[in-house]
Amino acid sequence: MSTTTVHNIGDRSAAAFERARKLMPGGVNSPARAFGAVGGTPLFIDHAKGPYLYDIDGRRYLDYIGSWGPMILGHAHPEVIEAITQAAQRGTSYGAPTEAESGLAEQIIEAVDSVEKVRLVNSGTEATMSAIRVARGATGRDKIIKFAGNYHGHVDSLLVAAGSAAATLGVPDSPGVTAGAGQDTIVLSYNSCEQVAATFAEFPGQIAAVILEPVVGNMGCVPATAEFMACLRSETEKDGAILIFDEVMTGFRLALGGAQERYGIRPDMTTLGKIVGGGMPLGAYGGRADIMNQVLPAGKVFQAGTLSGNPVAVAAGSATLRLLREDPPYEQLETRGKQLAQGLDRAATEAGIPHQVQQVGSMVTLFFNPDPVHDWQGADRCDREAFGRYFWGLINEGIYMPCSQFESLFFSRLHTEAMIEETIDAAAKVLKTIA
Ligand code: KE4
Repeated sequence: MSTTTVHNIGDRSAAAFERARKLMPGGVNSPARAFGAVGGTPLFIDHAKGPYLYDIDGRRYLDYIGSWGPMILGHAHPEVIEAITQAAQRGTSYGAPTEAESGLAEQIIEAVDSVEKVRLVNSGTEATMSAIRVARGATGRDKIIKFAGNYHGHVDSLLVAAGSAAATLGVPDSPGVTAGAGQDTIVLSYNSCEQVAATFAEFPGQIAAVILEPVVGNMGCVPATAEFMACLRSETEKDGAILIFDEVMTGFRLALGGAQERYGIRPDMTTLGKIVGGGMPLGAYGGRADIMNQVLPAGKVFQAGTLSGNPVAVAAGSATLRLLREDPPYEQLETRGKQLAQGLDRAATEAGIPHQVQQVGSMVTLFFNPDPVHDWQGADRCDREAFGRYFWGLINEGIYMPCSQFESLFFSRLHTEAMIEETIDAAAKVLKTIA
């Protein structure tokens, strides 16, 4: 078992990180990028093109984070860049309505069947924060249910047993979130129909909403079971609670209509981000018209934003959704995802490493865990240290995986069969050094 991991970092990234840490907390603008879980210095990126990232030391990496999801078309797609450039030359923000916003809204409504009306915002966090407020305003109820290991952005009431960087860096319940902010949040185990039924029985008529990632990316790739989905839909319907699918990660990634299209479940509200903005800051929340008409100025639930519906971000999102509709990549992504999952499973088996590989479409996770992962309790038993060695071993092979066991990897439509084979070969080489 090798104990030392070579953090093969270029001098320029090391110097850049030293400078950044003097200026910004932890030297980053989002903790997920800090390499906190894997140790060492984060790579500073110079540019990206297609399936590749290029760091400031001139090294090229096959990219498996894709900006944590948005880059399904690959980096710097010429038609997306052209749309951004054209929009920017007409002004970057007006603070007044534009037809382009209606165009993107139509594209979202056309793609996601359960969305009858939609509001554009600036991030996934804003989308989930707003959806929770609207659900509470629409039902007049306070309590919400979320699931351990699910991450919905840094919303106070949802930063409770959160996944992603919160789990990675050991702050699933962040300091600064007051007891008041979290007192109405009920945290259950993902995939537990029993806990959902028992909670609705205990709090009849008191639960405003249930929010979940329909396929979790933020504890690694953990899909909901069909039974879990069915019980969520029936329990919320029976009780009059609002079912919110947080599809910030899965929206437009697992299907044009998101995870809900694959499961055939119709939530009452959906939150979106990442791909919907084409890599620019844009999120959205939407759902049943009777619920969305509660939002000011149609209704009384307040939600606002200076840059919401920003013309440049809207142009990027609209071009991205157009390209996904014109030439859907989803069959190819499923085939490549299975190829990668089977290859990683074979490589870890040959290396004699206890592991699980879980995959849905272009979301894949190699868990360093002897048992299947259905919930946070399972994910939390992973061997984090082994993951760190795997991560750095692949960096040294020019493969950039998510820097945490509790993140799904993503790949783009530009990742070819040969690139996936190259990744599997590199993983086989690295995993042999870990065993
Ligand atoms: P943003 O506010 O980061 O745009 O979206 C929050 C969010 C909401 N819901 C889900 C399901 C999400 O995955 C996210 C954000 N995902 C993380 C990666 N797991 C973003 C990366 C980061 O925090 O830097």
